[in-house]
Amino acid sequence: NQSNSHYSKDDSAGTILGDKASQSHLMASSNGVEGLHVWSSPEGGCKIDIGKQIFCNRSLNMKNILAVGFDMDYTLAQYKPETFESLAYEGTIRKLVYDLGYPQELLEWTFDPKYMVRGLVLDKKRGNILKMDRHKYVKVAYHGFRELSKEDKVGTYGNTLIRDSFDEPDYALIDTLFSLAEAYLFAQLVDYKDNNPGKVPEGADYSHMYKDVRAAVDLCHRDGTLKQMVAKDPKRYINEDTSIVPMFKMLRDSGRSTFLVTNSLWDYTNIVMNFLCASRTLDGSLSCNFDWLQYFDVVITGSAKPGFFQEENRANIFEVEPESGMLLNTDNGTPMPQVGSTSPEVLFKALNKSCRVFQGGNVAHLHKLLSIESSSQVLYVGDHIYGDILRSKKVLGWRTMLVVPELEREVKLLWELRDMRKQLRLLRNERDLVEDQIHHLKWSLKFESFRDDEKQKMTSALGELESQRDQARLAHQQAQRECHQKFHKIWGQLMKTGYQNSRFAHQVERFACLYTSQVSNLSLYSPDKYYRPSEDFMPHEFHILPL
Ligand code: U5P
Repeated sequence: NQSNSHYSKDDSAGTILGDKASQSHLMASSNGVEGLHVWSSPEGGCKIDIGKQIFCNRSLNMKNILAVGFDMDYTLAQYKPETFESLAYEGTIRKLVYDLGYPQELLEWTFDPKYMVRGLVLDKKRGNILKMDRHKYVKVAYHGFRELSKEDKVGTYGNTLIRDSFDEPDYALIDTLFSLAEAYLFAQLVDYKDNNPGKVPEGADYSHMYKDVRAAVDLCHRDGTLKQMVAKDPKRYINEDTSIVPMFKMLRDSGRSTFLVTNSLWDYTNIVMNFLCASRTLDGSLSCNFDWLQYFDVVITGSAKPGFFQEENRANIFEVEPESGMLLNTDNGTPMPQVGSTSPEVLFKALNKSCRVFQGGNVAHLHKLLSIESSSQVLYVGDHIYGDILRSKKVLGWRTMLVVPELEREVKLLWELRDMRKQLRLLRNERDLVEDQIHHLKWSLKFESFRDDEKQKMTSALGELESQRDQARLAHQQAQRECHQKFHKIWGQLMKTGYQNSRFAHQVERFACLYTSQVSNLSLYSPDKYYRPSEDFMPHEFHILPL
């Protein structure tokens, strides 16, 4: 049970509290969140399970935040990849076969939801899948499911000039969990084309196949293939999360406005939000109503993010009548006076009148509806760096929190593997030390004068050091591979590529003021919390830390 892990909060490395100590100090969090993720420590202060902490890149004082907004899909609603993404995968294959002329045998293919991870980059032209560090140095590269040799990898991606790109249109970023199925299918098609060149549709090179897959996945999201199935049985596709409602209550009790901005349309949004927020009857079945609207001031559906974040985007905004789903014209968000018998009061007879639901529009409409004067008063929580976070922070100046569900496992593994990682660092230091010694010895032999017997001794010492270095290199490489595979057998740690931050981690660092594994972790902290980042260190400071 994750909630019983006993990590302390005040240290980034994570101190484990003894079972007895922590259990005797367990306390329910004051907001009544189910499952105990917060407890007092014997030393005083509050401890939060490290997998549930909110991490801070940039100072954020919640006292200055007047409105908290949420994305829905993969932020509030965590889909189960093994069912939801499998559905997208199967629907996509059917479209490839029946609409785009791919061979029937694709219908036999299966999806491994664990194979692909976020942060990868697809090289559409070459059929490669890449993992890179923050300098865009490609560290892991596969062609389909075949690993590229080091020579091929360096030959193709080693040139630093190429490193400036890795963006659309030649590359595709796997930066949402929605993209895992299409990345997997792309790798399968690359393999298939290589082994069966005559079988893919004529003229379909790797880029063309990627385009087909992307279009087919997108169609599955739009033509009801996915949404009808989710609507029939949300529990099969979405994780239940009983801590979401207490979080909304906490925010609203603290006087904050709350809003939802989602690209999903009203009918689907209503189904998903109702599933997440609805009270359950004793037998566990859902009572279906619009009660969830009480947790929001404004709901914007069909928002067409990221365009929504641009004020100059002139998208029309319609008011949605929740019960019928009918769209009503508005004058920039203000309802138009109605002619005839239908008064505005009747039109806005949603069960909870305090929340208004819209479709479309742009951020200026939203600010007006919420009476927001400065964009720095808004905190937006999303899961998609490009769709939710980058534009809202960079262009608009909203404060941002990124939800990274993978983080919970990653930080727990970091903690469990701390001895192994320490050993790895020692091996790396040892290798570097021997390399430095070799350099100094070679330098002396070349530029200083010694007696012959001294020279002989030094030369044999050099030989010994060189074999020591080879052993150290090998030991380090083996330990590094072992550690890498503990996180993911192919791609390793989400936030690291070798010893450097991964490109994904770099984006998180730049664009998310806060990041955490689940949206409801917000309720483990005071709504007036002052989030502060840890101190920055340059490499030259590490050896002289003031500890
Ligand atoms: N979606 C697409 N195409 C995709 C991936 C996702 O249309 O390739 C849809 C999802 O089905 C969902 C919406 O309705 O985008 C995500 O919206 P948001 O809640 O993350 O804003």
